[in-house]
Amino acid sequence: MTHVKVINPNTSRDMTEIIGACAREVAAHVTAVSPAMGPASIESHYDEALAVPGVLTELHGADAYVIACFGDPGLDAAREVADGPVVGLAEAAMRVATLVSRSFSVVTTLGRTVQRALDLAERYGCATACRGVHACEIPVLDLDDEACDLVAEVAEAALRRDRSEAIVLGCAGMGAYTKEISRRIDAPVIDGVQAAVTLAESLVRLGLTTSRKGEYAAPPPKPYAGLLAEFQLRAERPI
Ligand code: 2AL
Repeated sequence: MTHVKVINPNTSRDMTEIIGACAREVAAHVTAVSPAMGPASIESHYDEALAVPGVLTELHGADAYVIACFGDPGLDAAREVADGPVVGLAEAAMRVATLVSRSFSVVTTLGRTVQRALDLAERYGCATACRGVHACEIPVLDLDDEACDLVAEVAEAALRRDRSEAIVLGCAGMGAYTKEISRRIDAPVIDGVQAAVTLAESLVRLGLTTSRKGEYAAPPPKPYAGLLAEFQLRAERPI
């Protein structure tokens, strides 16, 4: 049975539980973890940068890995060192959206995260299909049961305004809303956690992992100083 490790790059245990529950709806062997170090939630470039070391410490012990934050923090670095395929949330959600629609809108948390989602759409070749990114202005850690209503309203308005055909949920903490929002808007709603876990499992089933030719070859070992000394790679073992 394929073991997928889902790494919540923030340190909120409650959110990791929600992420794990969503992942287990679509995959049999899931471990959901949050790193011991890092920000409580990821809502800025600063949060994102400082979440990456914690993510890198978790890339062992499974067949495949999911980075469960919509900014896909550290995805390229993770691919360089992980011992199996690594799939990002935004990457998986956007690519899956293009398989079931010609156009989609993203509903994200805070307005300040909109440009990051647009940048990732460009990176993943989804810029044409991504008709808009809309913020509901709910902080990540306030995505409780009551927040579902507002996220659903923003999703419904986005679909209408963008004339799009599907909704991508722009935060790992929104996964529990997927079925309810889909029912309300009568269109596909993609939770990146479930999309990424399914894709990660599929890659293992296909016998595929990250290419070691070129960009994702193992990083050249070198000294790391100060607080990052522990992250120094040794030639004989990945992190
Ligand atoms: C996220 C997410 O998925 N996890 C987190 O801490 N922040 N995304 C977001 N748009 O705020």
